[in-house]
Amino acid sequence: MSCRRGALIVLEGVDRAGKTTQCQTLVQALQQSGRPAEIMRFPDRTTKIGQLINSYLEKKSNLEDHTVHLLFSANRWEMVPLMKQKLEQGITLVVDRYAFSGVAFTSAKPGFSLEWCMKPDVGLPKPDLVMFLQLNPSMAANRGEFGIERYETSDFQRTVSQRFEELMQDSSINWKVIDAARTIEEVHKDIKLLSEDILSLAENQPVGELWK
Ligand code: ADP
Ligand code: 2DT
Repeated sequence: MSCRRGALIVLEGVDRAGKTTQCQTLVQALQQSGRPAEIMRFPDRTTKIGQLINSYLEKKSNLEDHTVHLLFSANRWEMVPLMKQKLEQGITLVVDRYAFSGVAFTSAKPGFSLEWCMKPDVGLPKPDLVMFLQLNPSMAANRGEFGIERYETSDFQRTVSQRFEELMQDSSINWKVIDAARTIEEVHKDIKLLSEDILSLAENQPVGELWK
């Protein structure tokens, strides 16, 4: 490992909490202050596995629930060599959804335990910081209608929120809850401060292994 690695920073939250907006704003802010940073998002719909997932999310194909869960996980694993390489080069990765979305969404389906859902992602690069953008469903609804993709219904999203709450009880993960009901600038200010702190902490530590 080089002595100053980049940090692995994840943004999670319900639909329309502002994850994509904040990931982009954070990467720009880090770059402007001279810190190399790049955005990543999961699912990464550009790979072969990502295309299968995309077609499933757009309801153009059906996949068995366990199968699609494993595909989402495989879509993260296929990016691990690149992620490690970038972190070692000193590039901070700001990631829009990660394994936590994977677990929260599948375990919101009947018959799936958190435990089972976590297994395929055990050992992934462990985020140095996971910021959960918290927004209640009525505020989220004010930010636009649901689209037509799979999972975009208020009932399902409510269960997903409950699963995220359960995941946030895990003290092995550096969770920070962010009040996402404020303006884009106010939310960004908090996210930037937390990220700058973690950058200096992470640079001298090896990347951890998730849920191990
Ligand atoms: P997500 O990636 O969590 O689904 P987005 O960043 O795509 O959320 O934001 C969803 C919508 O809400 C977009 O139209 C975006 O411009 C808007 N938005 C994002 N953050 C805020 C905010 N703090 N206040 C009001 N609207 C916001
Ligand atoms: P976007 O709208 O952010 O592209 O998300 N999802 C995501 C899962 O079910 N499992 C996963 O592992 C991940 C990363 C959340 C697309 C949808 O895919 C869901 C919403």
